[in-house]
Amino acid sequence: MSDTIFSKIIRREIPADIVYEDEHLIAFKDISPQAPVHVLFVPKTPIATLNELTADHAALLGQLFLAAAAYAKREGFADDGYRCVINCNSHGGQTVFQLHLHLLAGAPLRGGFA
Ligand code: D5M
Repeated sequence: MSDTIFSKIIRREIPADIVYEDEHLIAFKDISPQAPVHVLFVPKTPIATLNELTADHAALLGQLFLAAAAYAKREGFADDGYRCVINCNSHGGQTVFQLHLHLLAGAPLRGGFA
């Protein structure tokens, strides 16, 4: 996988508003928020898209969702609710080709797919 803007954030080569980090993943605020809360959870293992996932990544994916849910509880919006989205390739709207989970919250979110 070629280097991405998210790898540069992980290596602290460019700034980001980091809200969580552990040995497996990093989470930071989206630069172009689509909701009052918009945080990206990014595995440190570089995986370009969902299509590159293998069974070896199963634990990592679990850690990604667990970290997002823990953040929602910690920040106090878990009960009101939130949305987790992973975009894949062009029809999915993916623009950064390093797997990441969008966590959106802080207001009622519109339904639908677009
Ligand atoms: O989502 C890629 C997301 O990454 C998009 O919502 C903007 C965000 N982004 C891009 N550059 C940055 C930096 N430098 N900091 C924080 N957030 C950023 P996708 O699912 O690929 O469309």
